[in-house]
Amino acid sequence: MKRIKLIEVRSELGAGTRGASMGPDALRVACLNKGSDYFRRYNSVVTQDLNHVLFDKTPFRLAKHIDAIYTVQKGIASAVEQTLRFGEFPLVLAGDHSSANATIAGIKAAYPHKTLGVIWIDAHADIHSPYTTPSGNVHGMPLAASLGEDNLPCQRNQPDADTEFFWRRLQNLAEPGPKLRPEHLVYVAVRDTEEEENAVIERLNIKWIKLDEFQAKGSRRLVREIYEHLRYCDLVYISFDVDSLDSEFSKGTGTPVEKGLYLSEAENLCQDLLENDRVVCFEMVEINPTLDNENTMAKNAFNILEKATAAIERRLRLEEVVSR
Ligand code: EXY
Ligand code: MN
Ligand code: MN
Ligand code: MN
Repeated sequence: MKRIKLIEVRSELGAGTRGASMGPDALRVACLNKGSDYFRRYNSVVTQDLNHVLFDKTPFRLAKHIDAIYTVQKGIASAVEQTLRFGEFPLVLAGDHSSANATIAGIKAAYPHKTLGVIWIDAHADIHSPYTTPSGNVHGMPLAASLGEDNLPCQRNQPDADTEFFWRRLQNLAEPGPKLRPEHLVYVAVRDTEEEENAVIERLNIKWIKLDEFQAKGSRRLVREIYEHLRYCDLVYISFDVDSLDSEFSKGTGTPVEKGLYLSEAENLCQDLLENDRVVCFEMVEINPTLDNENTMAKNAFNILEKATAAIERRLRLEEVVSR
Protein backbone atom coordinates (compact mmCIF):
# COMPACT_ATOMS: atom_id res chain seq x y z
CA MET A 1 0.00 0.00 0.00
CA LYS A 2 1.08 3.55 -0.66
CA ARG A 3 2.50 4.90 2.59
CA ILE A 4 2.82 8.29 4.20
CA LYS A 5 6.37 9.47 4.76
CA LEU A 6 7.14 12.28 7.18
CA ILE A 7 9.71 14.85 6.08
CA GLU A 8 10.93 16.89 9.05
CA VAL A 9 12.52 20.24 8.32
CA ARG A 10 14.10 21.68 11.44
CA SER A 11 14.96 25.04 9.94
CA GLU A 12 13.96 28.53 11.01
CA LEU A 13 16.32 30.58 8.85
CA GLY A 14 13.45 32.29 7.03
CA ALA A 15 11.63 33.44 10.18
CA GLY A 16 12.10 36.77 11.93
CA THR A 17 11.61 35.28 15.42
CA ARG A 18 13.74 32.48 16.80
CA GLY A 19 12.44 29.02 17.71
CA ALA A 20 10.36 27.62 14.82
CA SER A 21 13.02 24.99 14.06
CA MET A 22 11.74 23.24 17.20
CA GLY A 23 8.21 23.03 15.74
CA PRO A 24 8.52 19.43 14.51
CA ASP A 25 9.92 18.38 17.91
CA ALA A 26 7.08 20.19 19.68
CA LEU A 27 4.68 18.05 17.63
CA ARG A 28 6.58 14.95 18.82
CA VAL A 29 6.18 16.08 22.43
CA ALA A 30 2.45 16.67 21.89
CA CYS A 31 2.22 13.17 20.41
CA LEU A 32 3.99 11.56 23.37
CA ASN A 33 1.90 13.44 25.93
CA LYS A 34 -1.25 12.36 24.16
CA GLY A 35 -0.11 8.72 24.19
CA SER A 36 -0.40 8.53 20.41
CA ASP A 37 1.72 6.20 18.28
CA TYR A 38 1.75 8.68 15.36
CA PHE A 39 5.51 9.15 15.14
CA ARG A 40 6.07 5.39 15.53
CA ARG A 41 3.61 4.60 12.76
CA TYR A 42 5.34 6.59 10.04
CA ASN A 43 8.85 6.55 8.65
CA SER A 44 10.44 9.91 8.83
CA VAL A 45 13.40 11.60 7.25
CA VAL A 46 15.04 14.71 8.68
CA THR A 47 16.49 17.15 6.14
CA GLN A 48 19.71 19.07 6.66
CA ASP A 49 19.38 22.28 8.68
CA LEU A 50 21.93 25.07 8.91
CA ASN A 51 20.59 26.81 12.00
CA HIS A 52 24.15 27.40 13.26
CA VAL A 53 24.45 30.27 10.75
CA LEU A 54 21.93 32.17 12.89
CA PHE A 55 24.89 32.96 15.12
CA ASP A 56 26.57 34.77 12.21
CA LYS A 57 25.53 38.14 10.93
CA THR A 58 23.95 37.73 7.50
CA PRO A 59 25.06 40.10 4.73
CA PHE A 60 21.68 39.69 3.01
CA ARG A 61 19.57 42.45 4.53
CA LEU A 62 16.68 41.99 2.08
CA ALA A 63 16.61 38.19 2.27
CA LYS A 64 18.24 37.13 5.54
CA HIS A 65 20.32 33.95 5.33
CA ILE A 66 19.21 33.35 1.75
CA ASP A 67 22.49 31.56 0.95
CA ALA A 68 21.94 28.95 3.68
CA ILE A 69 18.21 28.81 2.91
CA TYR A 70 19.11 27.83 -0.65
CA THR A 71 21.14 24.87 0.66
CA VAL A 72 18.34 23.84 3.04
CA GLN A 73 15.79 24.07 0.22
CA LYS A 74 17.84 21.80 -2.06
CA GLY A 75 17.64 19.14 0.67
CA ILE A 76 13.88 19.55 1.09
CA ALA A 77 13.18 19.48 -2.66
CA SER A 78 15.19 16.33 -3.11
CA ALA A 79 13.52 14.57 -0.13
CA VAL A 80 10.07 15.45 -1.49
CA GLU A 81 10.99 14.37 -5.02
CA GLN A 82 12.45 11.04 -3.86
CA THR A 83 9.47 10.31 -1.63
CA LEU A 84 7.05 10.82 -4.52
CA ARG A 85 9.21 8.82 -6.95
CA PHE A 86 9.21 6.00 -4.40
CA GLY A 87 5.41 6.05 -4.50
CA GLU A 88 4.94 7.48 -1.00
CA PHE A 89 2.92 10.47 0.21
CA PRO A 90 5.20 13.23 1.56
CA LEU A 91 3.86 14.91 4.70
CA VAL A 92 6.19 17.80 5.47
CA LEU A 93 6.54 19.17 9.02
CA ALA A 94 8.64 22.29 8.78
CA GLY A 95 9.86 25.21 10.84
CA ASP A 96 9.49 28.44 8.93
CA HIS A 97 7.32 28.62 5.79
CA SER A 98 10.15 29.36 3.31
CA SER A 99 10.30 25.55 3.01
CA ALA A 100 7.19 25.58 0.82
CA ASN A 101 9.10 26.84 -2.22
CA ALA A 102 11.25 23.72 -1.96
CA THR A 103 8.29 21.40 -1.43
CA ILE A 104 6.66 22.79 -4.57
CA ALA A 105 9.94 22.42 -6.53
CA GLY A 106 10.28 18.81 -5.30
CA ILE A 107 6.76 17.95 -6.46
CA LYS A 108 7.43 19.50 -9.87
CA ALA A 109 10.73 17.62 -10.12
CA ALA A 110 8.90 14.32 -9.55
CA TYR A 111 6.12 15.25 -12.00
CA PRO A 112 7.65 17.69 -14.52
CA HIS A 113 4.81 17.41 -17.00
CA LYS A 114 1.90 17.70 -14.59
CA THR A 115 0.11 20.90 -13.64
CA LEU A 116 0.26 21.70 -9.92
CA GLY A 117 -2.39 23.50 -7.87
CA VAL A 118 -1.56 25.02 -4.46
CA ILE A 119 -3.97 25.66 -1.57
CA TRP A 120 -2.35 28.13 0.83
CA ILE A 121 -3.96 28.22 4.31
CA ASP A 122 -2.25 31.06 6.17
CA ALA A 123 -2.82 34.45 7.79
CA HIS A 124 -0.21 35.77 5.35
CA ALA A 125 0.10 35.81 1.56
CA ASP A 126 3.87 35.04 1.59
CA ILE A 127 4.24 36.62 -1.86
CA HIS A 128 6.91 39.26 -1.17
CA SER A 129 10.23 39.31 -2.98
CA PRO A 130 13.52 40.93 -1.98
CA TYR A 131 12.30 43.89 -4.07
CA THR A 132 9.23 44.47 -1.88
CA THR A 133 9.86 42.83 1.51
CA PRO A 134 9.30 45.01 4.58
CA SER A 135 11.32 42.67 6.82
CA GLY A 136 13.87 40.70 4.80
CA ASN A 137 12.38 37.49 6.22
CA VAL A 138 12.33 34.82 3.53
CA HIS A 139 9.29 33.05 5.05
CA GLY A 140 7.29 35.95 3.60
CA MET A 141 8.51 35.07 0.06
CA PRO A 142 7.98 31.39 -0.88
CA LEU A 143 5.07 31.94 -3.29
CA ALA A 144 6.86 34.71 -5.21
CA ALA A 145 9.77 32.30 -5.61
CA SER A 146 7.54 29.47 -6.90
CA LEU A 147 5.61 31.81 -9.20
CA GLY A 148 8.83 33.37 -10.55
CA GLU A 149 7.41 36.74 -9.53
CA ASP A 150 9.47 39.79 -8.39
CA ASN A 151 6.57 42.25 -8.23
CA LEU A 152 8.67 45.03 -9.75
CA PRO A 153 5.71 47.39 -10.28
CA CYS A 154 5.70 47.71 -6.47
CA GLN A 155 9.47 47.76 -6.02
CA ARG A 156 10.66 49.54 -2.88
CA ASN A 157 14.04 47.88 -2.23
CA GLN A 158 17.15 47.44 -4.38
CA PRO A 159 18.75 44.09 -3.53
CA ASP A 160 22.50 43.76 -4.20
CA ALA A 161 23.88 41.38 -6.82
CA ASP A 162 24.52 38.55 -4.31
CA THR A 163 20.95 38.68 -3.03
CA GLU A 164 19.65 38.63 -6.59
CA PHE A 165 21.90 35.67 -7.38
CA PHE A 166 20.43 33.54 -4.58
CA TRP A 167 16.87 34.77 -5.22
CA ARG A 168 17.17 33.51 -8.83
CA ARG A 169 18.48 30.22 -7.41
CA LEU A 170 15.35 29.87 -5.28
CA GLN A 171 13.11 30.74 -8.23
CA ASN A 172 14.88 28.10 -10.32
CA LEU A 173 15.24 25.45 -7.63
CA ALA A 174 15.34 21.83 -8.86
CA GLU A 175 14.49 22.86 -12.41
CA PRO A 176 14.53 26.17 -14.25
CA GLY A 177 11.41 28.29 -14.50
CA PRO A 178 8.27 29.00 -12.47
CA LYS A 179 6.70 25.97 -10.77
CA LEU A 180 3.26 27.44 -10.27
CA ARG A 181 0.84 29.56 -12.26
CA PRO A 182 -1.15 32.27 -10.45
CA GLU A 183 -4.49 30.84 -11.60
CA HIS A 184 -3.56 27.57 -9.86
CA LEU A 185 -3.11 29.16 -6.44
CA VAL A 186 -5.90 29.58 -3.85
CA TYR A 187 -5.54 31.52 -0.60
CA VAL A 188 -7.63 30.57 2.43
CA ALA A 189 -7.82 32.61 5.68
CA VAL A 190 -5.18 35.12 4.51
CA ARG A 191 -5.83 38.36 6.39
CA ASP A 192 -2.56 40.17 7.15
CA THR A 193 -1.00 41.47 3.95
CA GLU A 194 1.01 44.48 2.86
CA GLU A 195 0.01 46.87 0.05
CA GLU A 196 2.59 45.39 -2.35
CA GLU A 197 1.09 41.96 -1.76
CA ASN A 198 -2.46 43.16 -2.35
CA ALA A 199 -1.33 44.72 -5.62
CA VAL A 200 0.33 41.57 -6.94
CA ILE A 201 -2.61 39.39 -5.85
CA GLU A 202 -4.90 41.68 -7.79
CA ARG A 203 -2.63 41.95 -10.84
CA LEU A 204 -2.30 38.16 -11.05
CA ASN A 205 -5.98 37.67 -10.22
CA ILE A 206 -5.23 35.09 -7.51
CA LYS A 207 -8.24 33.45 -5.87
CA TRP A 208 -8.55 34.60 -2.26
CA ILE A 209 -11.10 33.09 0.10
CA LYS A 210 -11.50 35.26 3.16
CA LEU A 211 -12.69 34.09 6.55
CA ASP A 212 -16.20 35.52 6.35
CA GLU A 213 -16.81 33.73 3.05
CA PHE A 214 -15.47 30.50 4.53
CA GLN A 215 -17.72 30.86 7.54
CA ALA A 216 -20.78 31.81 5.49
CA LYS A 217 -20.47 28.92 3.04
CA GLY A 218 -19.02 26.22 5.28
CA SER A 219 -16.08 23.94 4.60
CA ARG A 220 -17.81 21.40 2.29
CA ARG A 221 -19.13 23.96 -0.15
CA LEU A 222 -15.94 26.00 -0.11
CA VAL A 223 -13.86 22.91 -0.79
CA ARG A 224 -16.04 22.11 -3.82
CA GLU A 225 -15.48 25.66 -5.09
CA ILE A 226 -11.73 25.42 -4.54
CA TYR A 227 -11.48 22.21 -6.55
CA GLU A 228 -13.71 23.68 -9.22
CA HIS A 229 -11.23 26.56 -9.47
CA LEU A 230 -8.35 24.03 -9.66
CA ARG A 231 -10.11 21.78 -12.18
CA TYR A 232 -7.24 21.97 -14.71
CA CYS A 233 -4.64 20.91 -12.13
CA ASP A 234 -3.45 17.30 -12.21
CA LEU A 235 -1.94 17.51 -8.73
CA VAL A 236 -2.59 19.56 -5.60
CA TYR A 237 -0.34 20.58 -2.68
CA ILE A 238 -1.80 21.92 0.58
CA SER A 239 0.29 24.26 2.74
CA PHE A 240 -0.99 24.82 6.29
CA ASP A 241 0.62 27.64 8.28
CA VAL A 242 -0.59 27.40 11.91
CA ASP A 243 -0.98 31.17 12.08
CA SER A 244 -4.08 30.67 9.91
CA LEU A 245 -5.62 29.75 13.27
CA ASP A 246 -7.07 32.48 15.44
CA SER A 247 -4.43 33.98 17.73
CA GLU A 248 -6.68 33.19 20.69
CA PHE A 249 -5.59 29.55 20.50
CA SER A 250 -1.96 30.11 21.19
CA LYS A 251 1.01 32.34 21.32
CA GLY A 252 3.14 29.56 19.88
CA THR A 253 3.87 30.97 16.44
CA GLY A 254 6.09 33.82 15.27
CA THR A 255 3.48 36.04 13.63
CA PRO A 256 0.05 35.39 15.21
CA VAL A 257 -2.92 37.25 13.71
CA GLU A 258 -6.36 37.70 15.20
CA LYS A 259 -9.66 36.80 13.53
CA GLY A 260 -8.49 33.46 12.19
CA LEU A 261 -9.77 29.91 11.85
CA TYR A 262 -11.25 28.10 14.81
CA LEU A 263 -9.72 24.72 15.56
CA SER A 264 -12.73 22.76 14.37
CA GLU A 265 -12.88 24.86 11.19
CA ALA A 266 -9.25 24.08 10.42
CA GLU A 267 -9.80 20.38 11.12
CA ASN A 268 -12.82 20.20 8.82
CA LEU A 269 -11.11 22.22 6.11
CA CYS A 270 -8.00 20.03 6.07
CA GLN A 271 -10.04 16.83 6.22
CA ASP A 272 -12.37 17.88 3.40
CA LEU A 273 -9.50 19.10 1.22
CA LEU A 274 -7.49 15.92 1.74
CA GLU A 275 -10.28 13.67 0.55
CA ASN A 276 -9.51 14.73 -3.02
CA ASP A 277 -7.36 12.15 -4.78
CA ARG A 278 -5.30 14.79 -6.60
CA VAL A 279 -3.63 15.90 -3.36
CA VAL A 280 -0.06 14.59 -3.41
CA CYS A 281 1.46 16.48 -0.47
CA PHE A 282 0.50 18.20 2.80
CA GLU A 283 2.69 20.55 4.82
CA MET A 284 2.38 22.07 8.31
CA VAL A 285 4.64 24.94 9.37
CA GLU A 286 5.49 27.78 11.82
CA ILE A 287 4.91 26.15 15.23
CA ASN A 288 7.25 27.93 17.67
CA PRO A 289 7.22 26.31 21.14
CA THR A 290 9.65 28.88 22.57
CA LEU A 291 6.91 31.52 22.36
CA ASP A 292 4.29 29.25 23.89
CA ASN A 293 2.75 28.20 27.17
CA GLU A 294 2.60 24.45 27.83
CA ASN A 295 3.06 23.60 24.15
CA THR A 296 -0.51 24.68 23.37
CA MET A 297 0.02 25.43 19.69
CA ALA A 298 1.69 22.07 19.01
CA LYS A 299 -1.09 20.28 20.95
CA ASN A 300 -3.73 21.98 18.80
CA ALA A 301 -1.74 21.49 15.62
CA PHE A 302 -1.14 17.82 16.43
CA ASN A 303 -4.91 17.26 16.66
CA ILE A 304 -5.31 18.84 13.22
CA LEU A 305 -2.41 16.77 11.92
CA GLU A 306 -3.98 13.51 13.17
CA LYS A 307 -7.31 14.33 11.50
CA ALA A 308 -5.58 15.37 8.27
CA THR A 309 -3.48 12.21 8.28
CA ALA A 310 -6.53 10.01 8.87
CA ALA A 311 -8.17 11.60 5.82
CA ILE A 312 -5.06 10.87 3.72
CA GLU A 313 -5.02 7.26 4.98
CA ARG A 314 -8.70 6.75 4.12
CA ARG A 315 -8.02 7.96 0.63
CA LEU A 316 -4.91 5.87 0.12
CA ARG A 317 -6.82 2.75 1.29
CA LEU A 318 -9.63 3.56 -1.12
CA GLU A 319 -7.19 3.97 -3.99
CA GLU A 320 -5.71 0.59 -3.14
CA VAL A 321 -9.13 -1.10 -3.26
CA VAL A 322 -9.89 0.53 -6.60
CA SER A 323 -6.55 -0.45 -8.15
CA ARG A 324 -6.85 -4.13 -7.09
N1 EXY B 1 4.40 39.95 5.25
C1 EXY B 1 5.29 40.03 6.39
C2 EXY B 1 6.74 39.99 5.94
O1 EXY B 1 6.99 39.64 4.80
O2 EXY B 1 7.60 40.29 6.74
C3 EXY B 1 5.00 38.91 7.38
C4 EXY B 1 5.31 37.54 6.85
C5 EXY B 1 4.98 36.46 7.83
C6 EXY B 1 5.11 35.15 7.15
C7 EXY B 1 4.53 34.08 7.98
C8 EXY B 1 4.91 32.75 7.74
O3 EXY B 1 3.60 33.26 7.25
MN1 MN C 1 3.18 31.46 5.89
MN1 MN D 1 1.72 33.03 8.25
MN1 MN E 1 1.29 43.15 8.57
